[in-house]
Amino acid sequence: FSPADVTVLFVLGGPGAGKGTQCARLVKDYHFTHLSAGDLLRAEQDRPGSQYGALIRDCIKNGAIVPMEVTVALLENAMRDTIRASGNKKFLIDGFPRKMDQAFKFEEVVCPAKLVLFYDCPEAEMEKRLLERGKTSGRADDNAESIRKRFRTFVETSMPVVDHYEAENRVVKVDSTPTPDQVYADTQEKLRKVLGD
Ligand code: UP5
Ligand code: MG
Repeated sequence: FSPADVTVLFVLGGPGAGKGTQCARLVKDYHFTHLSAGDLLRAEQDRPGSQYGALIRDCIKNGAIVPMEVTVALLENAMRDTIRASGNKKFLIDGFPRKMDQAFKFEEVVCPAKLVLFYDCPEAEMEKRLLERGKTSGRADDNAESIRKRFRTFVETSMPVVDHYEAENRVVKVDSTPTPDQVYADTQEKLRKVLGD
């Protein structure tokens, strides 16, 4: 596909900030296709015959970042499949890029992001949400030890990506501490200002 006719928004934020929750709402109102890098990695991990299964499982449990080649390829394939199947070329890329090398690679080989939606939430609130979800989610990383590692990776490796885009004035920052409804209302208002619709 040609980068020129694709629209990409990166959706970033710490573990449990509410990226997936807000993306689900945005999909309904803005005709985006939602691609969660974490969901794509979990699907690849479980795909019989995948050569990356063990690597992905190990990274996710330890809150470490899977080598970018794997994630960029999964995202690119998912975008191509979506365009082929539905013609939709507007994407919310959720939970990616979370390391500078991924950001550069994606924008070089796929396309530049139109903007970055950043959900900002205090660690204590995110931890509470993830521990609560961990009671039923079955996610291998929704436990106290993995959560601690995810937070550290976020601060050390992923926040610099947000700061990089911030310095380029490409970030729309939303406080995701309030209720999902309030966060979504704030998201819509800020997007309206930036996108003009
Ligand atoms: N909830 C949501 N919003 C709420 C609100 N406003 N008030 C109260 N509760 C709220 O929400 C999390 C929980 O909080 C849910 O129970 C929800 O109901 C509640 P969710 O919307 O799922 O938050 P999200 O930010 O999507 O949290 P998630 O756990 O998915 O974030 P992570 O970024 O940690 O997970 P992800 O799946 O993106 O990545 C997992 C791992 O994959 C990474 O740690 C890494 O190992 C690997 N990965 C890579 O290596 N490379 C990548 O590019 C991407 C991932
Ligand atoms: Mg998520």
